[in-house]
Amino acid sequence: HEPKYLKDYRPPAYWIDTIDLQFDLYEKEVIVTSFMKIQRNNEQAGEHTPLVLNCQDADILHVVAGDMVLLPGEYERGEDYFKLNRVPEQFTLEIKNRLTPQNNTSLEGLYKSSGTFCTQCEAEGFRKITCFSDRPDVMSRFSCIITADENKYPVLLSNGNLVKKGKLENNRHYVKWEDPFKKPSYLFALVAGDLVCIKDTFTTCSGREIDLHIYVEAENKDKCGHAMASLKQSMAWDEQRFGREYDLDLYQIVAVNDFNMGAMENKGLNVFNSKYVLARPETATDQDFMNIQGVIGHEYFHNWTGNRVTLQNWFQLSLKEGLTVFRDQEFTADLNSRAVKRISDVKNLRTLQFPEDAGPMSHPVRPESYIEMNNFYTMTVYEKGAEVIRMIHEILGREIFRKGMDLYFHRFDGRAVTTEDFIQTMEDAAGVDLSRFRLWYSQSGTPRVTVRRTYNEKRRQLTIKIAQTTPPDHNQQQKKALHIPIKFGLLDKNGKDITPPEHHLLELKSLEKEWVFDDIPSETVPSLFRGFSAPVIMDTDLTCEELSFLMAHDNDAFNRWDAAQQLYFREIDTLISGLQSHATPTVSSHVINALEKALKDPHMDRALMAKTITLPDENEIGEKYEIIDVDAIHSARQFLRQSIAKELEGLFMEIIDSGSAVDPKDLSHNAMAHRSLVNAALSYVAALESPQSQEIIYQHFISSGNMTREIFSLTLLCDMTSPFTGPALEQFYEKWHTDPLVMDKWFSVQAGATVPGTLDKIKSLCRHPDFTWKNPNRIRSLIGVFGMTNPFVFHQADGAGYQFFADKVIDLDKINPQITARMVSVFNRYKRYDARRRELMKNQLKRIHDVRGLSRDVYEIVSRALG
Ligand code: BAL
Ligand code: ZN
Repeated sequence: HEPKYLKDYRPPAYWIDTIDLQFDLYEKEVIVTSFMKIQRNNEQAGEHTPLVLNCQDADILHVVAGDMVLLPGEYERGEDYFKLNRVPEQFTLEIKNRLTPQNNTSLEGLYKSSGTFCTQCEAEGFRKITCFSDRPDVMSRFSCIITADENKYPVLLSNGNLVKKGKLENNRHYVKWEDPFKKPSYLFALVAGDLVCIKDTFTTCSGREIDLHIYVEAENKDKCGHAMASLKQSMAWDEQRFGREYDLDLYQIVAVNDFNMGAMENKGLNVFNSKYVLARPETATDQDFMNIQGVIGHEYFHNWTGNRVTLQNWFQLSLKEGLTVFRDQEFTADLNSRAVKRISDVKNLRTLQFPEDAGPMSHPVRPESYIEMNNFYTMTVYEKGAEVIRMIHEILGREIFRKGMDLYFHRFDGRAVTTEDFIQTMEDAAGVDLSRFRLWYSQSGTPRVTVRRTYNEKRRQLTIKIAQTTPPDHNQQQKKALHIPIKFGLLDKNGKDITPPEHHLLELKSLEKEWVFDDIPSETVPSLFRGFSAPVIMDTDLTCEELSFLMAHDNDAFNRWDAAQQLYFREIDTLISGLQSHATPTVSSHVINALEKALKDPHMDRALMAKTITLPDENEIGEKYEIIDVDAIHSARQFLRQSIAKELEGLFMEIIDSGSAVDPKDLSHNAMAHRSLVNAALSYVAALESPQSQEIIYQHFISSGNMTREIFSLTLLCDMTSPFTGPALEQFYEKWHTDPLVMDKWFSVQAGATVPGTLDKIKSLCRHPDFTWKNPNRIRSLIGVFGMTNPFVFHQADGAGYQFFADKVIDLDKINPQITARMVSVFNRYKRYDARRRELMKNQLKRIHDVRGLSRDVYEIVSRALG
C-alpha cells in the first residue's frame, strides 16, 4: 500500500493515440480485445524505456505486438501491470483478455447490475477491464464493438456515435461505437442490457438537433420525465451562462441500481445511480427532485469541465469537481431559490467538510499524496473546491469570471491540465494577482476568522478588526494567511443598508487587518460573510439582540438564516452547560420571540421560513465542541425543540392545516416551499409527544398523497414511541416493497431513529429479506444512515454501536472496498469524544486494521485515523 505523490508526477513515456475495443459478452465471461496504436513520447522516453501498462484482474489470453505474437515469457505480467521491455518508437499492440463481471462486486471496471452489464472507470477502473495507460493525461480516440445475445441484451451502448450494427450467428448481434473526441480512459463506458429508451431532442444555440436518450428498466419508464426535463434545462443553461454548446449528436443516460457514486460523466454516455434519475411525486421527495436536477446538471456540465478540458493527474481532481460543483450549484440557484440552495450547501459543508478538514483525512483541495484515489472523492475536493471557485467568482465579479472561463476553454480545449493552469488563466483574464489566493489549493484546514468592533461615539467612527488563524495539522505545521473575501454590509438601527459602496467586499490577505468606517451612526450592526463568501468558521462579538435584529432585517437572505442558526447554537450551548451542571433548563424568550416574528412575517418565502425555523442537527452542534457530549447535545436539542413547540403550537397547527390546500403532485417552487414548511411545523408538533400530536402525524401519513409528506411523517413516527409506528411501517412496506428506491427510505427512517431499541432494530433489519450487501444504496440507507447521521445511537455509551458497525465494515470490505472506506470514516473523529468512547472506537479501528487482506481503500482510512 505505497502512496503516490504529486511531486513525483512525470508526463507519460508513451502515448496511445487510438484504442479499438471489442467486447464479446457471455453469461459466464467476457472476452475483451484491445488494439492500440502506441507512440513514444520522445520528450520523456528513449529506446530503452519500457512500456508499462496498468492491468489488474484481467486474465491475459493473447498478445500481439506489431505482427509478432508474444508468448507469456516475452512480456512481463505483474500483479497490477503489463510490461514490454523493448518496443519501437511507434507500434501496434493487441491484447485479448478474459473477465468475469458477474463476480465483480466492487462495482469498479465492468460489472453486472440487475442483469445489465455496465462499467465504472473513474478513477482507476479501466485497468480492471484491459491493459492500458490508465491515467488521465493519456488521451486516446476510442472505438468499441460489442457483441452479445440479442434477446438478453438488445441494448448495446458505448461512447460517441453508433456507426454500425448487425446480426451475428447464434442469435447474437453487434454494434460499433466511435467517439470522435480524444479522452482519457476514465471516461470510457459500456452498457448492455434489456432496457427501454425514453427519447427527446434538444436544439442547441447554433441550431443543431441533439438526440437525448434515457435508458431504464421497463417498469421505470414513467419515472424519467423530470430527469429529461432537467437535462434540457442543463443544456440551455450552460449555453446561456457559460456559452457552452453540446458537441456530439447524441446524449445518453443509463440508470442502474447498483452504483458506488451518484453518477458518472462518461463522454456521451452518463451512467447514473437510479436514485438520481427516477422520480414521480408518489415515489420521490421534493428533495429527490431537486437532487436529480442538480446531478443531471452536474454530469452534463462535466462535458466541458472535465471531459473537453480534463486532468493532468488525479491530484488535480478538484479542477473538474470543484468547478463542476460550483457550476451545478449556480444552475440550481438560477433555476430555483438562490438562498435556499446556498443554505443547504453551507449546512452540508459545515456538517461534513469542516470535520473532514479537522480530522485525520484532512487534505488540501489539491492533495499531495494518496494510496487509493477513490478515497479522495471527498467533501474537500468537491465542496471546498467549489467554495474556492466561488471565492474567485466573488473577487472577480460575474462578468470577469466569465471572461476567465472563456479563456480557460479556449486555451485548454482537448488538453489535460492543472489547477495552476486554471488560476493562471483567471489572473490573465482579470489582470489580478492571485498568488496568495493559491494557498486555498495547497493548505488544508478551516480558517477561524475573528471579528471585533470598537465604536467611537464622539467621532462616529466604527473600527472593525478581522483576524485569521488556521490550526496546524499533519499537512502543514505552520499555516499562512489566506486571501479571504468577506462580503460585507452595515445596517443602521432601522435596518437600512448604509454600507459604503467601496466596502461591499473586504479582502483579508494578512493575519489581521482593521477597517475604519467614518460617519457611522451608533447601533449600526455589521453583516459579515454575506452569502457565506468564504469557507471559514466565524467568531463575532455580535450580541443575541443583534443576531435577532439581523435575522429580521439583513438584506442578505443567507445571513438572516445564519443569524437564526447562531441564536440556536447559543441557546443550545447554554442548555448543555445547564444539563452538565444539573441546573433546571429554561429557554430564553428572545429565541421564541425571534421565531414567532419569522413565522408571522408575511413577506418571507416559505422555503426560507422552513429553513429558518429548523434547528441545527446533532452532528452540526457537535462540531462546535472540542469534546462532543452526544447525550447532552441530544437532550438540549430535544428540550429546545419541545419548548418551542409548546410556545408556538398554535402557529404550527395553522401551518399544518394550510398544507391541505397544496396539490400533492405540484412541483412548483411554491408548492415545494409550502410542503417544506408544513414538514418543519410537523416536526415541532411531533416533539410534543402527546396522543393528539401522534394522531396528527399518523393522519398526515395516511393522507399524504406524495412521498415528501409520506416519508417525513413516517420519519417522525419512527422517532417516537407510539402505537402508530408499527402499523405505519407495515403499511408503507406493503405499499412499496417492490420499489427499491422507496424501500431504501423505509430502511433509512428506521436507521435514523433515536428511540430505545434502535440498534437491535437495525441489527434485525440486516437480516431482512430486502436487505443486501451488494447494493450500495441499500447499505448507505441502513448502515450509512446509522453511522453517519444517528450520533445518539451510534455513540451509545456501551460501545455496542461501534462493535456492530466494525463487524459490518470487516464483512463489507470483502465485497465492496470503496463503499466500506466511506463507511469506516465515521471512526475518524474518535479523538473528539470522551475518554471511554475514544478507547472503544480506537479498539474497533485497531481490530479493523489488523484484518488480514484488508483492502487498500480501508487500510488508508484506518491507518490515517490511528496514525
Ligand atoms: N466524476 C465522478 C462523479 C462526478 O463527480 O460526477
Ligand atoms: Zn463530478
